Formats: sequence, C-alpha cells, structure tokens
Amino acid sequence: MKLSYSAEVAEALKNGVPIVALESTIISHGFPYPKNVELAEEMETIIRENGAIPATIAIIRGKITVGLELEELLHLAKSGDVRKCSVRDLSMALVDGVTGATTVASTSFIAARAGIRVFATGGIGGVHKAEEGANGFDVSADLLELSRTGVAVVAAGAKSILDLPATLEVLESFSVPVIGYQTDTFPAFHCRSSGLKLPAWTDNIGKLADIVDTHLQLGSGSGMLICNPVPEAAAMTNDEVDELVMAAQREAVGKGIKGAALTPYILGALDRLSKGRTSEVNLALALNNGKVAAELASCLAR
Ligand code: PSU
Ligand code: MN
Repeated sequence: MKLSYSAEVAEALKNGVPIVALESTIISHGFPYPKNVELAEEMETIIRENGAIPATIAIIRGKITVGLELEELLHLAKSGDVRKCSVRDLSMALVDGVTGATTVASTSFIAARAGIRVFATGGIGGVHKAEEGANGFDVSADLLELSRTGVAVVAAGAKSILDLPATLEVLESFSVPVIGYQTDTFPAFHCRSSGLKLPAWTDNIGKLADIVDTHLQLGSGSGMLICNPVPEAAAMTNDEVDELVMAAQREAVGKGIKGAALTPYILGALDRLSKGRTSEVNLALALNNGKVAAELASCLAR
C-alpha cells in the first residue's frame, strides 16, 4: 500500500519519535467550518505539547496521506463534498482520485501500516440501537477493525445514540481489550460514565503503556480501546444528553437517514438542538484524548 507522508511524520518515523494518528472524519463530518480547522489545529498543538508528533490521516486527491500540510487540512475542512471513507471505501476513493475522510476504522488500518501504534479520536462507532423507533440494524466497521488491527485507540467511549451494552459485548466477542484510563466504567462521550463496568482500568499512564505494549507484542492481532472520559468541567449530565439524543434520533428516523450518513446527521442535529453545547463538549473530550494519547505514545517510545 502506497502512503504519502508529510516530511515531519516521515522524519519522526525514521527517528522513533512518538507519533499520534488522528482521523479526518471528525474534521469533515464532525464539525462545521471553520470550527473544524480550530479543532484540527488545537488537536495538533496539544499532541506536540505532550511530546508527540501528530499525524492526521486522510485521502487527499486520491492519495493516502499521513500527516497533513496546512493547505491539505484547509482543503479537507472547507471542501464540503469530502467522502466519508471506511476501509471498504478506500479503493474507490483512490481510483476516483477524490478527497476522502478516514473514520476510526480506516485511520487505524492506515496507521498500522505506517507503523503508528497510538491513535486519538473523539468517540468510536458501535452498535446502533435496533429497537422500535430507533435506527435499525447498523454495526460500525470500527468494531471489526479494532478486532484485526494492532493500534491503541484513545476515545471518550461511544455516544449514547448507540446501544452501549451491545457495543461492549461485540468488543468482547472480538477479543478487543477495553481499558479505562482513570475510570472503571465505560464513558458515554458527552457524559463521563454510562454506568457500565469495564473489565480493566488503571490510573497510571506507565502501566497503561505497559499493557498496550504487552498486548501488541502478544500478537493476537487485535487493537485496543482506551477509554478516557470527557473532563469533569466540560461534561454534560446523562439526563441532558438522553433528551437531546432522543430528539436527534427521532429526526433521523423521520427523515429516513441511514448508513454512513447517520452519525454525521445525529452530530449535526445535537449541535443544533443544544445550541452548540455538544460541539463544545466534543472539542474538550477530543483534546483530552489527544493529550493522553501523546503521553501514551511518549511512554511507549521510551
Ligand atoms: N462518533 C463521533 N464523532 C464522529 C464519529 C463517530 O462522536 O465523528 C465518526 C468517526 O469517524 C467514526 C465514524 O469512525 O463516525 C463511525 O461511522 P459509522 O458509524 O458509519 O461506522
Ligand atoms: Mn453503519
């Protein structure tokens, strides 16, 4: 697989400098312009401040790109018709020569092939609620990719639009370690906790790095999900979010939104219904994940 590296990332890879991979769907589909540029730049800054080099991954004009130059970031953030690309969409995007945003699944897939072991995002995709009035059967390829690609993904859990118990069950079936960092419960993205107990957790970044290193050395082939809850000061209450999510979900179901368009639609609806509050929370948790991922990458490089 041919990858184009930024000069900085190529240099860091050569010298064993810690690197944190970043996804691009959060830029193209997660936030409106120009908030998305702010997010991308603040994310890169916090990773540098914590001792690592950021490597944002995207398809830029038909090339798999690891580490974006400013012009490439602006193109991705402004273009408005960027394709959301999970792993199965990559070949089409490459052949068509388009610009595409990578999800958690495709970012992990590319990061692993670039030799990057740590990846920071906001939240992962998961199992959607399938009951009456919800979105119907929909399981994110993020879970499959976590099962077969050796990358540690730092995330604030998953949004409560998903069926969180089912998401944890699938991760268990797929042999993906799910480790809490400074929490023993599964975080629910905008909220610090879903109340669901995690199989393992630690307070100590050195121990976390040890677990990641040991897991990746073991060679089971799977990745890991590191759960880092949204900072206390930014968190919303579960009741607040439940109400917003139900309203957003009703809208999505009413409009017949399905498949890859669903998560971006719900994120946009939440932002609108909360008058921007959910995006503020999303920004705070993403930055916090960038910080922990950089600390983790630094420990791993020692
Ligand atoms: N969850 C969020 N924000 C996001 C996403 C998920 O809170 O931006 C994005 C990520 O890129 C994730 C993708 O990998 O949506 C999952 O999409 P799907 O459910 O279609 O697999
Ligand atoms: Mn889906």
